[in-house]
Amino acid sequence: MRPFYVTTPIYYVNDKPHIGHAYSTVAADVLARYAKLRGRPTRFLTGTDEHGQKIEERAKELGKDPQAFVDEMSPPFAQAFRELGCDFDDYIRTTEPRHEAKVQELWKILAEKGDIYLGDYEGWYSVADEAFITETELKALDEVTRSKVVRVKEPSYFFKLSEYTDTLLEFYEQNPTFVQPEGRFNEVKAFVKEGLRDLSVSRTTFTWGIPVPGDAKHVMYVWLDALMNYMSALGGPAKAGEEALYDRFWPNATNDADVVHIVGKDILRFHAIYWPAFLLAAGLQPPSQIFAHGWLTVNGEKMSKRYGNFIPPGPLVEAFGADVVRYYLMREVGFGQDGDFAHKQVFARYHGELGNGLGNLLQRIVASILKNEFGGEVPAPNAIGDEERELVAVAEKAAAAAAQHLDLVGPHRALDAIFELVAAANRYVDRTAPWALAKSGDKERLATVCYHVLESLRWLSVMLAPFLPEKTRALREQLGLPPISPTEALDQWPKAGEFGGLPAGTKTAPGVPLFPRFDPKDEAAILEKLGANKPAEPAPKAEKKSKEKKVDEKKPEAAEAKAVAPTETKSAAKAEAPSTIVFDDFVKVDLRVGLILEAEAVPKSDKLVRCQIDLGEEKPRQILAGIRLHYAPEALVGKRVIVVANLAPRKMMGLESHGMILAASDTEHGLSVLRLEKDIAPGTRVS
Ligand code: ME8
Repeated sequence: MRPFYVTTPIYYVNDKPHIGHAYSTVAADVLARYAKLRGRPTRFLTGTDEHGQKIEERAKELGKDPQAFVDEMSPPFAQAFRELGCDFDDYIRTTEPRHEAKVQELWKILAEKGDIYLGDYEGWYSVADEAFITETELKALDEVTRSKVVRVKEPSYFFKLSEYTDTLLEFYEQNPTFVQPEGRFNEVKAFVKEGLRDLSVSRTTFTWGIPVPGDAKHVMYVWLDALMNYMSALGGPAKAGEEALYDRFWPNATNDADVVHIVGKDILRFHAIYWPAFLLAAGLQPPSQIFAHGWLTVNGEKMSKRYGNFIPPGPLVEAFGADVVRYYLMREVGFGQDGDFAHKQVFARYHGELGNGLGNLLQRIVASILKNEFGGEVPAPNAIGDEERELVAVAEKAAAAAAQHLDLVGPHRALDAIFELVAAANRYVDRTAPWALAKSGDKERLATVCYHVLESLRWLSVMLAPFLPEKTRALREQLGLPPISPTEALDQWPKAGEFGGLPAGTKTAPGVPLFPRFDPKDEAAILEKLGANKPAEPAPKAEKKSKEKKVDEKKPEAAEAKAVAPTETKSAAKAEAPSTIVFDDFVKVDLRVGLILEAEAVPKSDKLVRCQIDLGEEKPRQILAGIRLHYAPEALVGKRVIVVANLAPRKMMGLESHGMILAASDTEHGLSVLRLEKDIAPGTRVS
């Protein structure tokens, strides 16, 4: 089995851990736990980034010695992650001698190869991001971030990054999944294609860093130092046979190791450009993949202490338990996309999918029917019919799909697939009505039904184990099963043809509900305690997007999508959108694929276009859209667009409109109608 090494960013210790840090670390933990279940030799690393100007300044502000400061600030990160059930194998701190020695070794290799030279750096430096900033980048920064950028003029060593432009592009070409998601990889490639400048890799105006070998006036640039953590934690770079972990887990010509760095999109450039460039220059193999996940906001606002919405994970874990927080983080937001953390949504998912979906399934069968009808023992199944075959097919499909998604770092998709089985098993219970079978005394059929639900639960206890380590342990306990064996090299993932592994006669142990309901009063009290009812202070406009900007500076700010029926557009733009909605609210909006069959300008209106749109219904729909300034009507014909199909009809210029076409606009590009990349059939639901 291919060895698997998964890492998180190492976190700056200038502040305390928050759910952004928890997000990356939980995702890595899920992947590590999954890999272990599959029997892969696995190693999971997290840790803290402790050098640099930012940390030195913070320690000074607090009147502390930097080492004493970082010694105090690092353990709470480890503790927060442990409280979240993250089972990391190693925790690296960049002030550890094992790390410092390896960073100096890398420096020496690069210097000996002639890739480092002494020069002078004159330019801008963002202490908050520990990043050198060009004039163009500076202009693109918002006011608040810009005000924190300092002018630096100092002697500095440079790494010849400019000479690695082609090497990097070639490397990307040969490793088409090096950066995920793909869209982010495209941004990285586009950036590199424009040419790279040499990178300043040392500083002389402060001292809190790893000394440059042979020149004590310089400390190393914190990112060169920090990126090396992934390798130093394995004892690398080392010669073959010198360090077992490095040999086993860092990719080389023979070990076929798979290294995935989970990072936030804010630090993609450092990981996707600088890191492989350093490694390629040093003759070392880059990691297999950098997965850049999206940015979390909190109740719709950027998370920051300044807005009073900085969420530490501890109180959430206390309120809901680690597994629920883990589940929520992995389920709520598509991994790779930006998303929002909303306290109320945690309750919604808790009571919905977890309580009503999974918890109930166990409760319905084990706690009542099995106990009363079979003395709590798993009965042997009898003849099966279509209903059972259908359930087994869903289970097999769910297991295969979830595995595939987890292999591709898609934890949210894996959960979608797994919850197909939860839903199917609940439907199966509804359809087969075991309580009615019990009443009628049809024990034979009842045994089959119970068995199939219990075996589904057993499969779920394995598939959900990476996400819900505690709850699945409790689930297995109630099913009368031992905890999943942590033994390496034993593939325990359920597979097609294996449904039916639960031994008949197993003594179940009904216990407390897995996800007991919160009383509404308690719910309100918890929200209050977590500060979730407090309206966030209005974000100072200038700072709102500062961190995201760094990722893809060249990408214009995303403008909000809006609908383009003219009257709606204005009111929709004016109306304050709620920060979050529950899923049930979202599905109330019937979004459909529409094919524009005809389009013509509405007389006496300079904005309106009258479209006849195929929505897969008997007759095309007439929809009016205020897009004439941006599209010639004839250019719209044949286009597939997204339509709000259940909007109440309204009259404009004497004509009825039966829906709305979605579009987005910004000042730079004007208006763009949302279109589909593929020829999806008209009328298909958009979700
Ligand atoms: O950048 N949403 O450390 P850092 C999602 N030391 N993820 C978030 C987040 C949010 N709102 N806020 C933080 C550093 N993160 C460097 C890394 S690695 C060699 C050096 C997560 O403390 C996300 O993973 O600023 C992001 O990349 C990381 O925390 C940044 O942590």
